[in-house]
Amino acid sequence: MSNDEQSLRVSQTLRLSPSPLAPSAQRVQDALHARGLSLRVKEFPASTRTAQEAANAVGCEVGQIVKSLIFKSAGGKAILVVASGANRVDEAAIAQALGEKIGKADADFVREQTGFVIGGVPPVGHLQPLTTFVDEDLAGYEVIWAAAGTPNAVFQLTAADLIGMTNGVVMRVKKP
Ligand code: 5CA
Repeated sequence: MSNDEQSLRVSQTLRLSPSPLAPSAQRVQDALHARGLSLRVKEFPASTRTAQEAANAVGCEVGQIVKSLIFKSAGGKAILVVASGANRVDEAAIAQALGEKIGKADADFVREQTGFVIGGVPPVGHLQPLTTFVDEDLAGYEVIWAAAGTPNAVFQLTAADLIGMTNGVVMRVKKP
């Protein structure tokens, strides 16, 4: 093969294979594939750490961003609430649905329980399955976006995808 042919082949290969995802984002991508979902994790040069930053990066409404919030139950279990970025979560409503008091989780608890850092906690791919509550308002959007393991990675999905992959209880989670 000539040098020209060789460099053509290299450039074609580079063009065909997208750059690899960060390991934590790849874990989320693998979890999606393992569930038979053809959803694609996307990394952004800009931060997607907060719901507003994610909305800016994606170019959608903040309400379309899925916040993945971890709470700690009185019994020490991690509880996942996936909520619209437009809503504040009513902890009392979650506690009532759970039948147990809940409190905020600290950063270490979030990492230990999910395997991900705050700002990148995804709705799936955790170290173990988590009891999950899903914000009913997310069903009001045709598409939504959730964190995918890092503060730069998200994926697009539907509320039906989210409910299916988390096996979550759909309820009103927003503060009145
Ligand atoms: N990637 C974005 C959008 S997909 C994201 O993860 N947003 S989030 O809202 O789900 O994650 C940030 C949340 O983590 C905050 O709403 C807050 O509830 C929680 N959080 C932020 N800082 C801390 C902290 N120091 N300790 C505990 N929880 C925190």
